Amino acid sequence: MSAMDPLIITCAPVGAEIRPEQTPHLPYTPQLLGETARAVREAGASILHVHCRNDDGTNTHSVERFGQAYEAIRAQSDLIVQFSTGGAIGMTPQERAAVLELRPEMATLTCGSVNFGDDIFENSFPIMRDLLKKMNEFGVRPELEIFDKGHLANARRLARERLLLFPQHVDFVLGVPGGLEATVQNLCDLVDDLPEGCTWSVAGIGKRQLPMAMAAIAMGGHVRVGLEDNLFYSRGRLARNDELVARVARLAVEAGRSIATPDRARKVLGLPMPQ
Ligand code: KMH
Ligand code: ZN
Repeated sequence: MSAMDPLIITCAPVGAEIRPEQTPHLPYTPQLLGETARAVREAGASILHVHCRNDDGTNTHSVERFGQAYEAIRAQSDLIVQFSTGGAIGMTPQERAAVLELRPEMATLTCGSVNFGDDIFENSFPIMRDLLKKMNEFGVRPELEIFDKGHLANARRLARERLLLFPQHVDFVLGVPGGLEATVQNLCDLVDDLPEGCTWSVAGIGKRQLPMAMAAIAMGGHVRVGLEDNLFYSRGRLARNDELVARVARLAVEAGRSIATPDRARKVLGLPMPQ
C-alpha cells in the first residue's frame, strides 16, 4: 500500500441547525469565527467550513456577513476557507449562491436532494447546475457533499454535462436523519464507488462523528469535525470546536498519519497557493 497523504482536518464550527442557547461554544459572529479559526488551526485543522449567523444567532447567507466572516478568518489564520452553499432549510437557491461572488477558495456543492429531519434539503439538477456555473465563473473549487448513495451518480451526471471535471474532493456526510447511515460498511461502499483520483473526507453526525473519523484515518481518507455535525465531546459534555479537532489530530498521529497544514492540504487538493 502506498503512503497515505497527511490528514486534512476540516472544521465545521457553526452550521445552520444548532442554536446558541444549546451551547456556549457556537462561534456565531464574525469575530468569534476569527477566534475559532485561530484555535482550530493551532489544533490541526486546515479547512474551515463556514456558515454565518446574525448577531441574534439566526441564520443569514448575506454577502455582507460572509464578507465580514471571511475577513475575520483571514486576519487570524491561513486556513482554506470553504463557504457553505447549502445554507439553511428555507433559503432560496439564489441566496445560497450569492456568496460565491466573494471568491472563497472552496465551497460546498451538495449533490442531490435529501430528507433532512422532517424537512427536505433541496438540491435539484437546476440548483446544482447553477451553483457549479457560478463556481466555475468565480474560480471556486467545489467540495462535493454526498449525503446518500445516489448523490455520486448525480455528480457523475454533472461531469458528463461538463460542469464538473473529475477528480474532485468529496465529503461524505453520514448519519443525517433522512440520509445514508454512518456505518463503516456504507463508508467503504461509497469510497469504492468514487471516480478515480478523488480525495475524500467523512463527516459523521452526532455520536458517529468520532467512529467515522477513526475509520477515515485508518482508510487514508480525511476528516470533518465540528459543532455543525456534533455538539458533544463525550456523553453529556459539550464540545469546543478546537478540542474536537485536537482529538482527531492526536488519534491520527498515534496511528502514524501526519497532519496537513493548510498549504500542504492545498497541494493534496490541487488548489493554487494564495498570493
Ligand atoms: N444546513 C444544511 C441544510 C452545506 O453546508 O453545504 C445544509 C448544509 C450543507 O449544511
Ligand atoms: Zn454546512
